[in-house]
Amino acid sequence: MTTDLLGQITGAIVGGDPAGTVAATKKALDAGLEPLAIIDRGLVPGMKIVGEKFSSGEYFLPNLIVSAAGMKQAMQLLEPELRARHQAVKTAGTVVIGTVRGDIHEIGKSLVATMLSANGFEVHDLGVDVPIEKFIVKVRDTNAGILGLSALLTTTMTVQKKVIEALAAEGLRGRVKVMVGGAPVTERWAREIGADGYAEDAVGAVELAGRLVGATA
Ligand code: B1M
Repeated sequence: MTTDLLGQITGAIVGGDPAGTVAATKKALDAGLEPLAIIDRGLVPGMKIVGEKFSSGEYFLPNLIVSAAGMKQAMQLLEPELRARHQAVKTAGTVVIGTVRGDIHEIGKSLVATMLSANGFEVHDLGVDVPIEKFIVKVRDTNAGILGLSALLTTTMTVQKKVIEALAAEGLRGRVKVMVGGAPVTERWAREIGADGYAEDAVGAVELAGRLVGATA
C-alpha cells in the first residue's frame, strides 16, 4: 500500500503530470505517510529519473520544467506538514541561504530551507541566482551564524568558492560558518574551497547546521 502510493507519486513526476503528482501526494498524506518519506521515497526518486532521462537525451527541457512544477506544487502541500511536525521552541541560530549566481535550481535549496526552519533555525532564503554581494550584505545585516550555498550545476559550483573568498575579503569569514550542497557538490569540493561543511540532503543539512552552530558557541 505504502510502496504503491509512493510509486504513484514517482510515476506522476516522471510522467510530467503536476495535477497527478499533487493528487498522489495528497492521497499519501491522507493515508498517514510521513511528509519526509513522501519527499525522499516518492518525489526525489522521480526527479532523479527525470534527470537521468534528460542526460540520456530521452527527455528535453520542457520535461524538466513540467516535472519540477509538479514537485513544487507537491512541496507546497508538504511544507506546512513538515513545519507542524517539528514545532521548535527556540531559535537554533540564523541561516542565510540561496542558490548561487547563474543557477536557477530552487527545489533542493527550498527543501533545505524549509527543513532548517522547521527545526528551529531563523532562515533568510534569498532565492535563486543570488549575486555574491547579496549574500555578503545579508550575512552582515542579519549577523547570521551560517551561510548556506546551493549549486546544482558544475559551472556554478565555482561561485560557492567566490562567495567564500568575498566573505574573507569583507572580513566576515571568521564570523560565519559556510555550508555547501547541491547534486554535483561533494565533501571533497567543500574542503577544497574552504567551506565548513557539506550535506548531501536536507536531513543532513539540518544535522550539519546543528553541529556548526555548536561549533560557533
Ligand atoms: Co536542471 N540540471 N538544468 N533544471 N535539473 C540538473 C541539475 C542536471 C544534473 C540534469 C542532467 O543533466 N542530468 C544538469 C546539471 C549537469 C551539471 O552541471 N552537473 C542540469 C542542467 C544541465 C540544466 C540546464 C543547463 C539545462 C539547459 O538549459 N540546457 C538548465 C540550467 C538553468 C540554470 O540554472 N541556469 C537547467 C534548468 C532546469 C529547470 C529550470 C528546468 C529545472 C529546475 C526548476 C526549479 O528548480 N524550479 C531543472 C531540474 C528540475 C533539474 C533536475 C532534473 C532535478 C533537480 C531537482 O529539483 N532535484 C536535475 C537532475 C538531478 O539533480 N538529478 C537537473 C530534486 C531536489 C530535491 O534535489 O536539488 O539535488 P536537489 O537538492 C537536494 C540535495 O542536492 C541537497 O539537498 C536537497 C534535498 O535533499 N542540497 C543541499 C541542495 N542544496 C543544498 C544546500 C545545502 C545542503 C544540501 O547546504 C546549503
